[in-house]
Amino acid sequence: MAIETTFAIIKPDAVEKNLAGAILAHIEKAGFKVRGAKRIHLTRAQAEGFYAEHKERGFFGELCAFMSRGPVFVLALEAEGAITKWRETMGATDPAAAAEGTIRKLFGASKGENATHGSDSPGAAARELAYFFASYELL
Ligand code: FUP
Repeated sequence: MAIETTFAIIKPDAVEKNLAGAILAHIEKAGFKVRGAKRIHLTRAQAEGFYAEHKERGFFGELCAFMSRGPVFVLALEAEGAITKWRETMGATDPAAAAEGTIRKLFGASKGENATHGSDSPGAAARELAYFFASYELL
């Protein structure tokens, strides 16, 4: 499998609960190399741009309000097959349906407030990494 870099967010719910360190420890233990990391507070407009593909969905307004309500950590994670590996490490969107030991099962509260985000394809990873990181920030 090829070495890939995927994009992740530790979402406001997890940062508010002081879970960012525990989630980063989980990420490193799972074998990812953190190539980029920063703590930022998304504006509403940044959240809307990031989730533009969901703009027709009923939960779009709530999702963008949530994602801009407090600081997040944006991360660039490298591993063999990082895109699929990170989706598996996070678990299903709804923490109640996520497998035991996954981040969303351990740390997520609900389908909306589910602790982390991960790119779902190579195209999404490239777009999402470029949305938040300049190339010089990925070491
Ligand atoms: P995922 O790829 O697992 O993050 O899930 P989706 O792309 O389907 O959804 C993106 C985000 O929208 C989720 F992280 C949480 C939010 N969402 C809701 O708030 N309600 C829903 O019914 C589905 C998704």
